[in-house]
Amino acid sequence: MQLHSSSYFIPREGNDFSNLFKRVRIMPLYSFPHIKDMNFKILSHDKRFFVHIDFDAFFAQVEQRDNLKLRGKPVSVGGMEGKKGIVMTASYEARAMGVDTGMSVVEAKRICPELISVPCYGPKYEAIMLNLLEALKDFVPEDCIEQYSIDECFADLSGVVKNFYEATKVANDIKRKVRDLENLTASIGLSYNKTFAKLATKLQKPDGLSVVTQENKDKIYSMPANKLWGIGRRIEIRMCTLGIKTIGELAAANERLLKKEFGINGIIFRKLARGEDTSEIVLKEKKEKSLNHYHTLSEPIYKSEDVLKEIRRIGEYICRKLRSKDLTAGYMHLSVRFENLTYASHIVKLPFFTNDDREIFNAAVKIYGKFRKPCEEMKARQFGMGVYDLHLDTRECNLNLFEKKIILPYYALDKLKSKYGESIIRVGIGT
Ligand code: DCP
Ligand code: CA
Ligand code: CA
Repeated sequence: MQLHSSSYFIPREGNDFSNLFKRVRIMPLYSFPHIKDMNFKILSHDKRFFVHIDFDAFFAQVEQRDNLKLRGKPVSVGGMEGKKGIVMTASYEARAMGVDTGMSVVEAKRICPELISVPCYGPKYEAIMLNLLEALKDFVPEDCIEQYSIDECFADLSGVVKNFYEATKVANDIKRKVRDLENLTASIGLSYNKTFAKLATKLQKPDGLSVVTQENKDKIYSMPANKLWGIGRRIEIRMCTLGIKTIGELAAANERLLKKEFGINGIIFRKLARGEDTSEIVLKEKKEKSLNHYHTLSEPIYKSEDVLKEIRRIGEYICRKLRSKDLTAGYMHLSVRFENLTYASHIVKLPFFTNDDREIFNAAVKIYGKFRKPCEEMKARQFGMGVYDLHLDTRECNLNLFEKKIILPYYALDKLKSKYGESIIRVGIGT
């Protein structure tokens, strides 16, 4: 089994890793089951067994594990001592004092003065999840495992167990494995569909194992409807106006009414609430190690403005590619090939993990500054760029909590570009 190093230090500001505090994922990797995820061949949920695994107080538990001084204490992760920040999560000791995710650290300290606030360290948490995904391969084949978020995953046990008795045994074994492997606790939900497995996890936390079968699914019915995938604040409010507050009420609601109000999603919400989720394990694309793009010009160039334009174009292409795979890069490489087939090339560490056009362009310009320059007698024929040390992009949601810097809505811009073409919009990055 390939183990990923998930150890084990608290980064201090100013060291190489301080810029990684922002690398935290809060959004699921996949959105809620859509009509395309439903498997209409499955008419019955008999003999379907899914486990959902979710680490308890994840970042806080990891930091407590790695620092004896934090054990048994109220700890929050996400803000630096004496600095502004948001509580990303809190240890159960801190939760007992009222500290909650999303609170400012200042506010959290006010209600819990003994709170210890520590920075988060994304790659460490990512490695732990990768180890769990690897360990799950001892229980089910790889294509039966789905990472859902930084601390959650699913495993489809349907091929390896015959009934809930056997599935519960496997779920317990997985729990033990998590503890042995990482010395962490996770809560597990086991059910005959993914939605109920995910909801079951919430029934008993921390360190819980909850089983929801067709016979006892009413355990889920008293949960608020907004606990279901896809039901955010706005939909929740609209549901309330229809008199739907709980999952049970949603399950019993009139299908046509839901369709009228929410379209096809209304039908899906109702199906999910009734335990009629037939979605399967969603497989993530294999993680890329690097991305490269080379462009040979039909007309060689030498003027600085043309070169910068070309560098910018390739940089934008690479960034778009990174974003399409939800990745950020830690290193970048730039190369120029001259007419006489000689090369100039150099690699730099980026100031932080990024897929931001501006950062990549700035780094490329810096590299280019070190190169001998093309001239009229020796023009440049090919430009190449590569990015390495790729990690999941976790900044979309949280970076702006930590940085004053303006995050451009690149993902939205990419969508526009893929719909209307490259030239529909450009970000001004100073050329
Ligand atoms: N997280 C974040 N910002 C949020 C919510 C969560 O950065 N708004 C991070 C910190 C969490 C991790 O994601 O540790 C997992 O989120 P969960 O919602 O699963 O919360 P926890 O694992 O912290 O607690 P629980 O025991 O309730 O699952
Ligand atoms: Ca969790
Ligand atoms: Ca979670």
